[in-house]
Amino acid sequence: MTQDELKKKVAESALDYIKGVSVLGIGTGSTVNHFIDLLADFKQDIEGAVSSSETSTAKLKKIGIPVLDLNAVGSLEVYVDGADEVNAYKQMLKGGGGALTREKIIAAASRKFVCIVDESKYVDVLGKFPLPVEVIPMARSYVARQLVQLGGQPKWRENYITDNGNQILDVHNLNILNPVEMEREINNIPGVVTVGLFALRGADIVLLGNESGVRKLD
Ligand code: ABF
Repeated sequence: MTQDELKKKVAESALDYIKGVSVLGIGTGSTVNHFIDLLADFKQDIEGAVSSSETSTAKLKKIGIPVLDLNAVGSLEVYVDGADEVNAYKQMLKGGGGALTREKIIAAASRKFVCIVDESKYVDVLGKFPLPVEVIPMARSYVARQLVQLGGQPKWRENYITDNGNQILDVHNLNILNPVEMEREINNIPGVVTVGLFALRGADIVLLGNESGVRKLD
């Protein structure tokens, strides 16, 4: 099966986790796009969704699912999102799609975070995929220097502005043996808006799509 077929399969398996849930948190990325497409058949049961990006917002509106303001909704029952990497502790590296800030906000406000990935995302140690860090533009160089101190090789994602008007540094060469500690460390650098480590608040359920089906990471 192709990676995209695996993504479709795992997106379908996530439908089991939204039964009876009328307001959903929706992530960003190609796997989530398959999940949004599947929601079209259930929209009569869905009051609305809180979206993590303008891209997902456009897709939701296109299939007729109302997009709601998190401030109006408060807490959410379920958040469905992908990831760039996930480890055995359900800690994730996210943000390849640039939506890490809103993804982290909605994940924090959700009772159950369901992560949907193809098996290629499952890793022993986070960090082979460059770690996205959203920064306030004026602080980009300062933050980059601090990330070098942490052993990283930051690369400015040029010609890219996030939905929040910020810039992104993609940090190469990190071997993240303690994701919680690294998340705390980078969070504390002045100028950092969000680091794409979801370790302080990992996923509650991870669904891994592979050739033989979908494996749930317990
Ligand atoms: C999103 O999922 C982003 O954080 C991440 O970049 C993206 C990657 O997933 P996919 O392979 O599904 O595009 O949550």
